[in-house]
Amino acid sequence: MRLNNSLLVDRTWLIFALWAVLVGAAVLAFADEPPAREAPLADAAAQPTAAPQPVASATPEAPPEQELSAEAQQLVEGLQATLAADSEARQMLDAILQGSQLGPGEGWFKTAVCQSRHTWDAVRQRYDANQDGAIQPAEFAGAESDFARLDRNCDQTLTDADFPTADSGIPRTPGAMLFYQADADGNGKLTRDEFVGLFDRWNANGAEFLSLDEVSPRLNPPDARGRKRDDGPSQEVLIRGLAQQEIGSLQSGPALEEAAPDFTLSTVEGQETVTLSQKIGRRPVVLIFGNFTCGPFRNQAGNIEQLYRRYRDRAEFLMIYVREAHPRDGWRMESNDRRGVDIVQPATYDERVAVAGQCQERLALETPLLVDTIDDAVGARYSGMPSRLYLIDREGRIAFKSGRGPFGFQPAALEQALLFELAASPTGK
Ligand SMILES: [Ca+2]
Ligand SMILES: [Ca+2]
Ligand SMILES: [Ca+2]
Repeated sequence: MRLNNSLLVDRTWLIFALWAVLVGAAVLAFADEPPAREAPLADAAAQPTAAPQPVASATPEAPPEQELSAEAQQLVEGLQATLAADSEARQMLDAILQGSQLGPGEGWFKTAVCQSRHTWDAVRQRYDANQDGAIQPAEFAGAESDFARLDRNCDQTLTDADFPTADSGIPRTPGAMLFYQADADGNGKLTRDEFVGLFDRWNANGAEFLSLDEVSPRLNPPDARGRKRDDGPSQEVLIRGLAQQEIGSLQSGPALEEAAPDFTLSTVEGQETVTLSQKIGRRPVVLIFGNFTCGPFRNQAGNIEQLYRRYRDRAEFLMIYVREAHPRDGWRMESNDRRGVDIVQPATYDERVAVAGQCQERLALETPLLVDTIDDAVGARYSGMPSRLYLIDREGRIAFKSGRGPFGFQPAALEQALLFELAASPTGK
């Protein structure tokens, strides 16, 4: 059964790949992980990737229809019968059937966006006493150091320019490109050795310095160079990924201001259980959903760790380990293979605990780690797959809900909401 499926997947993938080459399309849809390493400059010069391959004169306008297996067809019918017409998951199913490869803004990413009670409008009304359209330090109720962190553009006032935009949680700036290339072990944390290692790799000719023109082109975001996607998923893979909640939860999760659903889960060490409701009251609670095979989640490990170290004394942090997004037997990613992340979707709770432990060790995360039950009880209820962030206030209400991961997973947006939440309702008072 499994063998048949994978053969079929291979075949449909091949058809798609052939089509992609034919039209020379720069498909950069659901970029699970930007290129870990750029080709050495010499190679890039020898084989310019920006120019599409010469194509046959007949360029088809649409991909050939992908024939779904009977199993996938059945999954589609099952989902169509059970999903509400206006649900996020139905939106994603329709997008997949129309050929989406889950790019930003497609399917459920259109509606499952970041929700925060601390919008610019809300904080302006609360703090801008002199109504000049900006919040000065004297108008702000919180600590000076908190103000400084909120003032992202460092102009000594808070305005809407300090609010994170809807930028993807998979940034494609030159700075991000530097990070991805230098983070050699892919654990989302850039060390001194890795930084020096990048210099050494770039300085292969031994000049002991790099010139502007040697560095600059290496950090171009891949879409600017017309990089072609080499691991686009087939419709079949996406449908199965949706049905199995690997690409995301079928539910939408609690909305802003709703009561946070309670749960009890075991820690990865298995020594104790944690019940959410027992954590609520004294301090805000941060929930971090994630999994090991989600490359963008791994890239965020340093951000998560910084957030935890910065606020662990003022907020409760709980990380919840959920279903694998890119297991070997699902939407397998070449970028995972490159990193030696090769995981079969756990079938038992113990198997999931083992992968969660591996994730914790590899990413060196200090955040308390809980493991979701194998039926995905918490990940489904919170729409936490493949990754997501929540902030719960001291009354147990949702104060912030990130968009769906990977694009919506933005620790900086959560940090901002947390700082405003702490200023509005200081802990211990
Ligand atoms: Ca003001
Ligand atoms: Ca500012
Ligand atoms: Ca690293």
